[in-house]
Amino acid sequence: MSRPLKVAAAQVGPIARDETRAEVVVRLLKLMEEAHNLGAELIVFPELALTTFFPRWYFEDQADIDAFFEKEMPSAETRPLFDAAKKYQMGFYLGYAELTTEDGKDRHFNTAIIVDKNGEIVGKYRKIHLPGHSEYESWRPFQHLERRYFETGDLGFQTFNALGGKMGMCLCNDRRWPETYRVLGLRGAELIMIGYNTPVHYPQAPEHDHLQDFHNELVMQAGAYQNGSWIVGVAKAGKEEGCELIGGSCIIDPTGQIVAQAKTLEDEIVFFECDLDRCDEIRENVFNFKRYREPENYTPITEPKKS
Ligand code: CDT
Repeated sequence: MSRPLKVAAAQVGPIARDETRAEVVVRLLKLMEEAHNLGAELIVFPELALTTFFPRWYFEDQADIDAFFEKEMPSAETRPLFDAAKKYQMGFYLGYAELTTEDGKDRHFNTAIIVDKNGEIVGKYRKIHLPGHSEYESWRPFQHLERRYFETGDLGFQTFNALGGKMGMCLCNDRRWPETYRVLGLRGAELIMIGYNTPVHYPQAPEHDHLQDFHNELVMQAGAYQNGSWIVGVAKAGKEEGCELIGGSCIIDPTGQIVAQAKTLEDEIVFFECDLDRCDEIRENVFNFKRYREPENYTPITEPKKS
């Protein structure tokens, strides 16, 4: 049996602070066209794919922060992506900053959506593992203020039936946590999409800077293998406003092997035909959850966080 899905990982090079949404969308549309020419049925964009990675700056004025957020999806500026999905019959995953109002209160999330071939949003994820800090820290060469600008995601790690498979989503720092993949794996995810913005320089432990690409691959390859899932990891890459971001966007098969990978730090399509039925190679064998998991021994993992 085989269940092929042609997938494009759409790495995006640096986005300047003054680049408009409309300019970025033109770049994303070009990547969609290129992916379509290869026959892609799904294209995966990075985390916060519509703007520069703004948490690297400290803003005091809420209006300056909110300018990086989407108040509606699609909006006039992002609708061309949805139209292209329909035209090309190609689904997409898109990371963006989401501003929503609930009970008169503004809420900010680091969000990803999956859109189907008809241009409909069929799944949403809000980032759960928010890295960095919440106050200005003068010793850093650049800030990482995700914990200031976003709330912890409130939608859990869900899976969505779309594009002929069970799709899972997460964002950047989530990929370092085995729990992310295991919850998605337990919910049957056959393909997990992960957009990321990862600086090469890690200010708390600069001696690990040279390990950034290694850690990126290590966690995603382990997540794929240990859960028998395809993984599509997609970077915003290159030197963005003076900050070097890793590339290495890749597609990983359920045995944990990288089957296609970006060669540049620029806008680039990485393409592979993923057979979703290959998840069973792992799920019916070494990681047959029903047969071999021992959750009675895993209770500390689900104990509530102590403040
Ligand atoms: N965007 C994001 O989550 N980036 C983090 C950077 C390291 S923690 C400051 C990551 O895990 O790649």
